[in-house]
Amino acid sequence: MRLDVVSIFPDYLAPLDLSLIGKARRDGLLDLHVHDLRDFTHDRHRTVDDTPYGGGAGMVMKPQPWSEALDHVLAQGKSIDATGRRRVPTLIVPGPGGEPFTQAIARELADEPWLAFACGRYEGIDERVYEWAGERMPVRVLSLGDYVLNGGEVAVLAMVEAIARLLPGVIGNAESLVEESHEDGLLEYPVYTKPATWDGREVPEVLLGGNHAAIATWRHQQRVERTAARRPDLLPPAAATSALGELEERVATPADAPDLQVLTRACWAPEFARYGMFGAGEEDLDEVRDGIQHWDTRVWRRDGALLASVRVRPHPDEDSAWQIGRLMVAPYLQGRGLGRELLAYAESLAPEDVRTFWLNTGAKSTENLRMYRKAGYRVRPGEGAFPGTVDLTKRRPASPPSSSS
Ligand code: JD8
Repeated sequence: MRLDVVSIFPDYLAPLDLSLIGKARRDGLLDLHVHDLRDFTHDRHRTVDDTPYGGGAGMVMKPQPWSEALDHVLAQGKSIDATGRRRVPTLIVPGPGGEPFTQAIARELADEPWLAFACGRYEGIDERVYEWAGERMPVRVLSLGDYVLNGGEVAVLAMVEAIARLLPGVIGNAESLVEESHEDGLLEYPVYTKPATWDGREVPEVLLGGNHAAIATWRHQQRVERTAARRPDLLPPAAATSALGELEERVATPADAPDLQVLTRACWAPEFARYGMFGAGEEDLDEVRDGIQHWDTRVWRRDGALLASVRVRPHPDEDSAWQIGRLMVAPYLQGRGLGRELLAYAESLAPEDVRTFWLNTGAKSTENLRMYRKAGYRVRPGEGAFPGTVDLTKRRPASPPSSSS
């Protein structure tokens, strides 16, 4: 792969002489050329910037030096492509407003034979350069992330490393590319090395046992848990439903009371920590059993572990109303949309005559309130059924007329 980088700080790209990328260049796997934009100026001060039209702070990069620099890069294209046209690079212009750079884009660009990178500085490059370049080669404006850098060089360093390491032969053991974060939508699992005990801290037993199937299962579970905890946005919504669908659902019996008490206390702990209200978390086993008696309580388990629950019943004090309560998801599974799934499921259990759904939650339970509002619920004025809580209601959407009618 050929790479051309244009910058007013060519030394900024020196780190690409180091480590695996440096070795890949020496091994001829990567043909990297760095160009100084000032070499394409013609005045004594080698000027590349000027004041912005329309006023405002900072300076803007002049178009002429860029067109000459990119023309120089284009002129390096010796080979002719299948259509008889001179081969041109794909031009990557880093910018905070660009399309987010991702592992998927890195994989895409790793298949390209020739990439060029234009490193902007100051307030950016004159917009007409993007048009000019687009008339001569494919142009992609990519952003490294939602924060502001002073120029494009750091972004190019990261993008070149992310792309080049995917080229055959650059990473010694291509195997290690497979289970990396962002490769398959899951974050990486935790890693350990000798000694087995360090600072009184142990390596997880499963990793010492040599049972590769168990190690693989543990590692996958760690990846799911970490992704759910740190990057739930990476988990496709489908995963949420399928996650619920993966679990074994049952109507709760008194035998479920101990596990339900544990799950309840785990879910109410943040409420207690946040504003001292333990609510349902205070229930003793008899009260939990009583709840199972008087509500249609559903539980979801995987490998026997209770991971989610919700309970429903006709509202004892409101006509044609369906009361939904104790919507709970194991803390490590929260943030994956399971709560939304449980709520929709609880609503679907309501008999035909139900017109309104009722919920109750802590008046300061911001996340719960956000989810319920997103699901169409509205907070009722005044205090809710219990001190420090609010009641929320939602009109049951008119069910579409069944095809037979
Ligand atoms: C290129 C000039 C600085 C940006 C005024 C600060 C990428 N994720 C990213 N954050 N920032 C950049 C980036 C910043 C750049 C240039 C990339 C060229 N600047 C400008 C606009 C506000 N100054 C980036 N990729």
